[in-house]
Amino acid sequence: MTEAAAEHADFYEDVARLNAVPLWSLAASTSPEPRVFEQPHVWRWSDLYPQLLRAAEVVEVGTEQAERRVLTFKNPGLPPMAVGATQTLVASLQILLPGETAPAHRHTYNALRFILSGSGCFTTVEGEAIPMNRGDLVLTPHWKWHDHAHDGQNEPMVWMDGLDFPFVLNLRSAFYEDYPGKESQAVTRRSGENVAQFGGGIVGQPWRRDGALFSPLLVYSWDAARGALQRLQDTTEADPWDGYMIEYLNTASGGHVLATMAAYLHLLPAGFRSRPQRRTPSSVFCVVSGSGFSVVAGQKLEWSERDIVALPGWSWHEHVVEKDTVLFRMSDVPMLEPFGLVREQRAERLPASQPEQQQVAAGAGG
Ligand code: 1HN
Repeated sequence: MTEAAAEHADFYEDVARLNAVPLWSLAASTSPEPRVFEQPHVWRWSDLYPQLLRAAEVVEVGTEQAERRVLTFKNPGLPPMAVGATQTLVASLQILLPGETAPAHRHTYNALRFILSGSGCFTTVEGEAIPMNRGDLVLTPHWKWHDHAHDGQNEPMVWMDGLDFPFVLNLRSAFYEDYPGKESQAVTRRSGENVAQFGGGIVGQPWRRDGALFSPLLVYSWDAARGALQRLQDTTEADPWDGYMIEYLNTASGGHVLATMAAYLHLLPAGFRSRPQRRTPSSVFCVVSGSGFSVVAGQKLEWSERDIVALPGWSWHEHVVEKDTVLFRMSDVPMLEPFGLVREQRAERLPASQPEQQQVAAGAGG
């Protein structure tokens, strides 16, 4: 080693020992575009449902074994200790059997549930037992007590949980509390009160509005959301990138449903092939009905009913379907918007700078 090289190595070692980093050695500091380590990924229902049934044999829910019987996803691009379908969003599958209760707790991370199968479950939020039916979206916002119970007879009930847990963990703001003394919170409101007061674009008791952080409406029915999509399809043309798309809205502010997460429903009509796009927010979608494939960052991902797909931020993606297909999608866009960090590119065709994606998309037919 020359004297200069030795001095160079010595300098880097000394600086590292002082817990400092020469900025010029950090590629991230001058990267012209976001560097995204998360990978496009599909979690398949056919793989995971059998494991949920096994989990039901392995652990009893509501005991010290398991507060919730949840399989939560880990993006293969994330570092060893991390969880999340993307770097900000948790997606999980939760199963509850007839007669079971998942006890009441609250946390500073927001949650949403999209119901996938079964019937007979209720989530109690704010003292109201909200029935969970297939295709419904149920919110349990920041710091609200919530517990789940299955009063039905036969089938297990399964839903997707979406949470901003990784984001809140990284902000060192994750607080959690068990409901004092009892398994379930007291039911103090009649069923349907929340929808009566905050649903359907009306506000029954304006003074009870909670402000802008989350929607006062806690449940969005499948029939309402699907009906809205249908009316769009009956009267308008599909957007070439997003198909027919609706956003579930905060009924008080008109903004996103939660401070950190937005929720959408897409209908991709039979034969649809989307144009390519990419956006800085990351999202996760769940296939409600239909099947197809996406090409994301040069990878082809095939999916069908109840599969869950991670779309990392700033990754070119396009979707192809044969028959009418409905996707529920959650996004971390509210985490980026306040800081002016949302960027979106929508292209007629893939830029020549994306040869891998071009190749896969061309070979993918459709
Ligand atoms: C959680 O509290 C629930 O309350 C579900 O049902 C999934 C995933 C990660 C962290 C907390 C629930 C969760 C979770």
